[in-house]
Amino acid sequence: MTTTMMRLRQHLGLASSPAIYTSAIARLGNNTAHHRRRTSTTSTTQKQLLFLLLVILLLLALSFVLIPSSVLLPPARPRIMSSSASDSASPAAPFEKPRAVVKKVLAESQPEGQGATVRRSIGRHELRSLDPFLLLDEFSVSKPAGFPDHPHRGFETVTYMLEGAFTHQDFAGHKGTIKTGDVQWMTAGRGIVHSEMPAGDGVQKGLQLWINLSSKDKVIEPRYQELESKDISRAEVDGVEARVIAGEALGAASPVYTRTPTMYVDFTMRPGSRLHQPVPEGWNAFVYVVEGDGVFGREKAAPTTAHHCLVLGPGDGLSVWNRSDRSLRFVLVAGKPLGEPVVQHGPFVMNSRAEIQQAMEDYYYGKNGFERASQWSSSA
Ligand code: FJE
Ligand code: FE
Repeated sequence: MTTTMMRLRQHLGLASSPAIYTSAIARLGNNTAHHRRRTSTTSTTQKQLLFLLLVILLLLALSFVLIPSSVLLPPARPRIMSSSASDSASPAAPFEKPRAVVKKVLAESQPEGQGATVRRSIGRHELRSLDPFLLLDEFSVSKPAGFPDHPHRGFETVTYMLEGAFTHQDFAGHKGTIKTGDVQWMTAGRGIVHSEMPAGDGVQKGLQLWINLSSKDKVIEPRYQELESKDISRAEVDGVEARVIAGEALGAASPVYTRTPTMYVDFTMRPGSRLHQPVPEGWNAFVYVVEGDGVFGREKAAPTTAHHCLVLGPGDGLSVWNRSDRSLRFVLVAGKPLGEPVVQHGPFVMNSRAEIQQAMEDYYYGKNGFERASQWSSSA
């Protein structure tokens, strides 16, 4: 009886409740003690018992009204991997450890290359790097600006066209044009020298992500993986479209081989839709908002607008809500951290200063992968 009363007091928060409840409960205690002492049944004790029963019933009824059902009933819902607005019965967060936004960075425009403009998020001083990611630029370039002949060593560049076309040429004769929706996944490895220039008229837009390579992969043979827009795996579930550049989402998977394990998904969410996307635990993850505004991580969070990069905290998945009246487009990128020292000098990213020195020497003298560098220049 005493434990029941204590529980009722706790549930109802009676520690600081009106005196009327406190005195009623005190009376309950007194009455039971009193009842045990006297064995004879009088009409007074019968009245007291009736009163006691009434008070218990009242408190029980009150507890069902005041305490939310989620406290009284254990959650029995299965984990939902992806759902949408139509799935109105699903709980707020289907993840054991939902990822929250821990940092928000606005990518402001800055000059880069030759007359080009980029909105840099990862790589700017507020967000030096996010292992294994070194840089994220949203570029916006019109002719004759661009990124003429320059080298890379020790990492990968992933160029994803949002609008327009870019032509690339490298010192080994590799050449091509990527258009809206196409991806070029370039593993620079021991060395690439190339030019990246706008191909069409007007503004050419895209995202370029730099992914670090582990020490064992830094000087591998360079490699390209190119995907045309039509060949990018896509899925659409309840108002959410995913274009999977690396990894998998909504049942679609990318054929891209990621030497540094990476997931990269371009999501477009219709107004009113929501998404619950698993993200491997232990990986560093971020969101970059391309268009519209969305609520990320927590249902009650303030909406985030375009050109913001959101760093996600630890956890097993990300929830997103589009409560606006227009489409929300963002990329979700996650990667397994390398946990190695990073020494960067412009387009060379190695593990030590000695290796950087070596890279600059190799580029200058045309050695160890940069053999073709001295005789080559792009036609751009
Ligand atoms: C580079 C300066 C540069 N962001 N986004 C120095 F401009 C570049 C470079 C780019 C780049 C290219 C494209 Cl297509 C898109 C970019 C920087 O090429 F690599 C160094 N080191
Ligand atoms: Fe480049």
